[in-house]
Amino acid sequence: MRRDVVVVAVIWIVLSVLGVLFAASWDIYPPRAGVEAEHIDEAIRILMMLAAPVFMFVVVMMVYSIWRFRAEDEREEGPPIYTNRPFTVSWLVLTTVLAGVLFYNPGYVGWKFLKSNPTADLVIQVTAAQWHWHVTYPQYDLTIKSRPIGFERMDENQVLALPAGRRVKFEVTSDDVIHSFWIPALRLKVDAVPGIVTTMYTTVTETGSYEENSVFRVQCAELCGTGHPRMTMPVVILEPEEFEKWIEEQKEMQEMGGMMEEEEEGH
Ligand SMILES: [Cu+2]
Repeated sequence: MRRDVVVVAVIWIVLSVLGVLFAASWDIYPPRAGVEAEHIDEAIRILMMLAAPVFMFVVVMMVYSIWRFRAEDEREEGPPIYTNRPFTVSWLVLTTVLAGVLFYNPGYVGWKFLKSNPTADLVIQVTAAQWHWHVTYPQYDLTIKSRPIGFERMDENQVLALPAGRRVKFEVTSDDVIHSFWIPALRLKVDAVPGIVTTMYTTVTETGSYEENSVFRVQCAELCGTGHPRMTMPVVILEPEEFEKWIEEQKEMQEMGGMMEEEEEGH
């Protein structure tokens, strides 16, 4: 029995060290486009590093026991196992302490970081409706309407454009049911609730586009009906000058579209 304990302990320590090293060093995360995204990936990293020894302990104990203490031919039940009080107490204390640490950091610390700076260079109003997004740039008097996109193409006139290096505030609401405004590249998500305005702040860091990686998209993240999975909108993050140009282009195009409609009505 003593030998078994040593063997299990050694395997557990080796696998735990590997697990922690893996969690600490391997960047398994998709592209990040905001300061908050870095913090959130860091939070996941901390969780994985703390979870690795716990996970390995459970797996090693289980696999080793199955292999080592397997009854060969006997079909009888084994002897009853009684509680090992010191083990139970230490397991409870250890996991409670770990959970407490996580409540503080990244829990409380991360939440404070996300909520601590309610300032923005650019305000974007987002209205969700079954099953599309209306994105308004009030500073530029411009509204973009999404339509359900296929995942193979991107229409440059139906994207949510963001300026890199700027702080953005999203004011989110809904026209019908509860939706959720989620941009995976920012790792941020907020519910779109009819009748109230929810807010979300981000400091955008990197340029990027839906064409490079599908994490650059708005995705509804609250089941809202049959069109829910297609309730998407490509996101494009541009250098600030490019962003201004894009705004101008959109405004020109919408004006032209409006003139053409008027002409058609005249005929
Ligand atoms: Cu939805």
